[in-house]
Amino acid sequence: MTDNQQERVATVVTAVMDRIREVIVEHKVTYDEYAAAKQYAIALGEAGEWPLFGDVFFESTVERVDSEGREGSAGAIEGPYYIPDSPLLERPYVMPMRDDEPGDVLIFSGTVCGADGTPLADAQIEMWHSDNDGTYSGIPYPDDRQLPPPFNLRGRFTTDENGRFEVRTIIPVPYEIPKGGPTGALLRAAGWHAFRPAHLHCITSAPGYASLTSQLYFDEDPYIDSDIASAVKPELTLQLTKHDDAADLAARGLDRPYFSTSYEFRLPRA
Ligand code: MBD
Ligand code: FE
Repeated sequence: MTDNQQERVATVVTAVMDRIREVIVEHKVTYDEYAAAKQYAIALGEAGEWPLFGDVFFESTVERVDSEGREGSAGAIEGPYYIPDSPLLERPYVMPMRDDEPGDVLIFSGTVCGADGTPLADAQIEMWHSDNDGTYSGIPYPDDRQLPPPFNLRGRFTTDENGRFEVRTIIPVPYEIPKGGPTGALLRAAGWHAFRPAHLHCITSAPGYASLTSQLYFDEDPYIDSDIASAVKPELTLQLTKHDDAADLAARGLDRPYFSTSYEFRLPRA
């Protein structure tokens, strides 16, 4: 470790420890509470929920600090449920899903551009989101819910020669932090709700540009103003348009109305 790294560790860790000591003094934390806190930290680890806990309570602050002054579209937290190497989709793009995947159909389209607005051909969007029960594929849950197949609603697709893409998926529902684990238990103990507004996770990348991790939200979501992970930004909030024209549905091979929305990703230079 260099002297600089050692100094950085000492600075940040001292600040964290000092803040914790301040809280203990200010709130007259008791021995019982100290013991409960230690037990809680052990339980979080045993449940494998440190990533969830960290991303719910701290990642949005890291993201805001880290992206300050960056060009291009707003970023958002990655969260704990990213899984690399999801399926590479073929056109026309449909996210990997079950034959009878529940949920409203969403046609999500848009463009990937450089920060200056130049459309980028062959840019890649890696997308993942929860299903209509608020469950992510490939993630163990601390309850006995039905788990989707591996890589359900996870996929990678690219833009065409005009920098455009269109993908069909389903609209996720607000995400409830699992009740059966320690993170959910803490939210309950504090009397807070456990929801994130519904969101699409995207990592967008193109050669010569920095990749952009973001999330997209929907403006009529009941939790849009009270995300438990504090990660909503107005510029990442999309409006859905409902489509129920019979000819349009038939042309798309759909047997029910669908919703559409679009977004332009602008990537910062590498
Ligand atoms: C999620 O889906 C998520 O995005 C975050 C940040 C935390 C918990 C679940
Ligand atoms: Fe998420």
